[in-house]
Amino acid sequence: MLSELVTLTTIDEQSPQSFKVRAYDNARLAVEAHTGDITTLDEKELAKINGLGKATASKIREFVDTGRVAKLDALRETYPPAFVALSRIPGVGPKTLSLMRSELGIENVDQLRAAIDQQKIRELPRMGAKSEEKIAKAIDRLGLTGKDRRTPIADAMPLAERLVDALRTIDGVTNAAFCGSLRRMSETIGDIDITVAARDPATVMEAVRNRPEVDDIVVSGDTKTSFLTPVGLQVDVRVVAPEQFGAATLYFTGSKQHNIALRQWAISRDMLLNEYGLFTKAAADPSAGDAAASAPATNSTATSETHASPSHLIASETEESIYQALGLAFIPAPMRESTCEIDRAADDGFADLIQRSDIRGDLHYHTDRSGDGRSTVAEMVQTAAEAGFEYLAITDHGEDLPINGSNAEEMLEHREVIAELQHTYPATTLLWGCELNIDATGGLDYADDFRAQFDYTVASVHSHFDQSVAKQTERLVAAISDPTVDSIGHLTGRYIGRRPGIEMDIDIVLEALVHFDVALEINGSLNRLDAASDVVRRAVERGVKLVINTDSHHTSELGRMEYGVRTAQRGWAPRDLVINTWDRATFLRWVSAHRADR
Ligand code: DGT
Ligand code: CA
Ligand code: CA
Ligand code: ZN
Repeated sequence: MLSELVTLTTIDEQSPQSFKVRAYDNARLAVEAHTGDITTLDEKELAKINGLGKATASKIREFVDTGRVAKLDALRETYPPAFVALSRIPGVGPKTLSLMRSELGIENVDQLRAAIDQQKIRELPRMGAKSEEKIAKAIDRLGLTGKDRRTPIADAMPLAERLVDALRTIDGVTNAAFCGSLRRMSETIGDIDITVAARDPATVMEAVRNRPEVDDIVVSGDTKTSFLTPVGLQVDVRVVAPEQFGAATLYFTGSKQHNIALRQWAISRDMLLNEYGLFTKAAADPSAGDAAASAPATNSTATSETHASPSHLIASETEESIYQALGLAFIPAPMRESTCEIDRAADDGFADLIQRSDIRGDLHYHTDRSGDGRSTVAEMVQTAAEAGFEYLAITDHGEDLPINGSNAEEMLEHREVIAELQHTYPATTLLWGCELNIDATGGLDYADDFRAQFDYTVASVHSHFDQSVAKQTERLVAAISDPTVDSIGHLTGRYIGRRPGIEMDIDIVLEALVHFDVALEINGSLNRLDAASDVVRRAVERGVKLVINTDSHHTSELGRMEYGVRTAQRGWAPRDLVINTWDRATFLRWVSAHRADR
């Protein structure tokens, strides 16, 4: 609610710096940092929380009590989702946005595209041909035009997780899971698909219709409800019988291509696979079976009674049992994209695939030493130690990053603080690290000999997104070849759906990573997921070392490790290539060995 208020108020006030915007943003951070149950506090108690004012406190109460906020509803009325989407385009600031609407009547991306084609944007105050071209390029690269508008995973995941958690607590619900492209860790999501296992679908449908996330009901039947959230994201919730939960989640997770390939695999082994289960082919009525198999997913469960006679059922309750009965290894959801995963499941399987439980350390981690860090070093270390990490690299920003960075003297003080904390947490080896900033030509922070003192470094791009492919490639190779660089963070610097990353010749960059034995980060922030899974897949083929990090700036962000691991799975990463699965001694040996080799 507060994030949305920040976004809409920025547009309304035509400035991200307005007092109101800053108040909402501070409130958002305060709520995020609050460890207790915020919903139990009254207005007075809320206003006592550091960062929360009286006005926001009353909005939080209003939201908790009624599920709505009048102010937010009014803003949504003035700025519908299609218009707000424009504010996410790089180069479109709130002032420009307001002018586009008042001067040119632009309400959505398609109209903006048309205005660009007629060279009307360059005529607006403070704009020009160059800024117009920049916006045009961003629209193309972010894939924003057309009716198949997709939602960045960072916007869909928290909503889906919250809904699934809520549905699980309903009486009679035995299981619930989000499926579809979200479970496969696609970077953008068409709609959210949720499958619920319960005997009594009516109770579940009723609960779904009453959720505060519902803005508009699209359809509501006996076993399926589709609704739109206030930002226009569609959610499909389907209820199935508990014994069909595995077959249903398998079907609704997809991908469509994976489903088709899996079905063909079943047919060629005289079995039938559909959303209700895996059946022996001989026993099922062939014509009825085919109809069920190709029926759209939206039908009622009635078909299951007519065609799915239990005596002919082979497996349906869990996905594991179905893959097993098909003679296949279990295929993790992020790999189900019909990219040879079925062949592999029939052959070697995925025993060496990276899992969350393999991770022993986090090697990209901020404290409030960074301008954008929000928890103290003591809090951050405690959280990592409690998460059971064997080692942790504290990588606050180097001096070149404006506002957020620290100079050499500050970094040396920080080293002392970290060394002191080490006594309190003997089981977690604390590394004094740095996130180096890769400048326009590949240069890095500090003097060479100072940089060489850090226990561990991650170097990343934070600016100059618009250089040529050749320049960006050169820039990265220069950074990779620097003897003080242990890893490259968030390779392209993209924000999914919001900022295109830098473009490079990926083959040359991967080759440099192999040559200089530098690790490639998979950043678990849902806004980044960078390197992307397709790049990871190519890196794996070449034997590039990987590292999966949270890039946490607050103690609440450690859960990102899970998303990083799922992205790594989507790129078929084996655990042995991931340096933060190694035990402490092996990892530390690698750091000194690969530096010595330069
Ligand atoms: P999205 O929503 O566009 O990001 O992508 P998905 O993969 O979530 O697609 P969606 O929501 O249309 O359908 C969810 C799953 O249901 C999909 O991954 C596979 C399954 N499915 C949907 N339509 C078909 C179909 O025509 N044939 C088969 N075999 N499976 C389908
Ligand atoms: Ca979907
Ligand atoms: Ca769907
Ligand atoms: Zn960072």
